[in-house]
Amino acid sequence: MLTRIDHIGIACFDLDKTVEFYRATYGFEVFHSEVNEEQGVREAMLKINETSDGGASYLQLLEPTREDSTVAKWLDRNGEGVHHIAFGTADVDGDAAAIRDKGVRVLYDEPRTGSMGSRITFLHPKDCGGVLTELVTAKGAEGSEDPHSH
Ligand code: CMX
Ligand code: CO
Repeated sequence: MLTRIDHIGIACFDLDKTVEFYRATYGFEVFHSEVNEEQGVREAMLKINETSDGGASYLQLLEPTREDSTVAKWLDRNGEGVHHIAFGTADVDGDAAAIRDKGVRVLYDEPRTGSMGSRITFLHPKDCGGVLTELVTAKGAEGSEDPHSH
């Protein structure tokens, strides 16, 4: 079950400059930063709020680390802006399988590693009304759904 907005992914050319914009304009601080070589990104996570299921919602600022990465390709075509949205779930495997059964292309057979040790997969934007959509299970959140809630 998808229970929250985990993050909004924003692509930028210059991560440090973009981090500074979000700090100076809104007062958001970097909660975590890392390089994810598999995804070809350097990223900063800005925590916006905690959520009632024990998770949180973030902005994920993304700068490509290499020219052949998906984010570099997207920036070439579109310039800076909102790149994807991500929903949080305690069960990315189960939710991805259920969504695949509805005919939506899930990009990975097995979830891969995302921010802060999370497990992530993506839904093809062409099957989601033009919105690249990510599903995320935060590290430690596996199976944390309240069994009485549904
Ligand atoms: N949002 C909406 N549409 C998108 C898109 C995006 N972010 N990226 C590509 N598209 C659209 C393109 O506009 C294009 O549409 P048209 O055919 O109408 O022109 C179509 O999808 C194909 O675009 P493409 O440039 O040829 O891109 P690819 O098919 O090579 O890749 C995708 C698209 C979704 C498979 C690829 O971006 C992908 O694998 N994404 C998942 C991984 C990822 O984005 N990682 C970075 C973030 C990491 C993180 O969040 O942690
Ligand atoms: Co993301």
